[in-house]
Amino acid sequence: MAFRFEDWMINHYLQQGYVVFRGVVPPSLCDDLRREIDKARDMAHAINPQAQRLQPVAKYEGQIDQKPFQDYCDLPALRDAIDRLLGPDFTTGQRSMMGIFVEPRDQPWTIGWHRDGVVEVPLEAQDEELRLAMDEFWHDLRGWNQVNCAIYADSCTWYVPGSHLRSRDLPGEKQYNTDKEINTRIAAMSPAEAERKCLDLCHRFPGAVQMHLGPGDYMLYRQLAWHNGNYTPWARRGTIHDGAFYTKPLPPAIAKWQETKKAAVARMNARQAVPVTV
Ligand SMILES: O=C(O)CCC(=O)C(=O)O
Ligand SMILES: [Fe+2]
Repeated sequence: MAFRFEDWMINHYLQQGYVVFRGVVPPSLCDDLRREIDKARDMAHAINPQAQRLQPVAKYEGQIDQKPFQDYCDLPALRDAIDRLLGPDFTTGQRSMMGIFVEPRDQPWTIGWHRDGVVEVPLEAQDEELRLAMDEFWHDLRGWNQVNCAIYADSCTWYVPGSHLRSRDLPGEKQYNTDKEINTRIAAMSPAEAERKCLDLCHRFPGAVQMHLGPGDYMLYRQLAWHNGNYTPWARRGTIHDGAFYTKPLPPAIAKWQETKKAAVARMNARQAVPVTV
């Protein structure tokens, strides 16, 4: 049955932080996209055998046929679903931003649990000024709507439903993808050991749920929520990675977030540079 938007999806997105439009990409378009995605995989592996993605699609015009990707952006059912979920001022897809997620060639690995957008700000940098800026945008749907659209079935993404509703972390919600040591250890393991270790890191995170996308499933998610990506060379992946972006001027708290983050880190460094006196 062709995908149809239903009203419960709005509540699901707001409450859980993600929603899946099942099979919104028709099989004929999946066939066309797979032909190009299979080229993209080889290109990504030629750059780096462990690559997670090739991005943006538009950069590879000439090597990758852009038409199926444009057809995807223009899908009427997708346009209608985004209109009804977020309103008419959001993009469905844009080749200038769009990436293609692919599986690694040689060894399992995991990107690590994180909240995109705030991941770069160490907890010590989260002073009152920064917290106020976060509070201003945290629930604003004009920012941070990310997309994974599986063209081959894809169970790589892990998510903590509801964690987008709070910017404070619970005990056990710890980012580990900055821990170089874990990644080095995983790289040195046998493939099956690495696979088990990465899976364990997924399971161990409180509230973690594995997302299972079928071919043509479009998952929209608040990437401020805790999420992770877990990859093995034997699970073929070809997933369009994009966002639903707001097309009107963004509110200042979102528009200036990169600067706000940098300023907070600079304040933290200045604080740490001051010698401690008693
Ligand atoms: O692989 C995925 O599905 C998630 C990747 C991700 O979270 C990221 O690259 O920031
Ligand atoms: Fe992410």
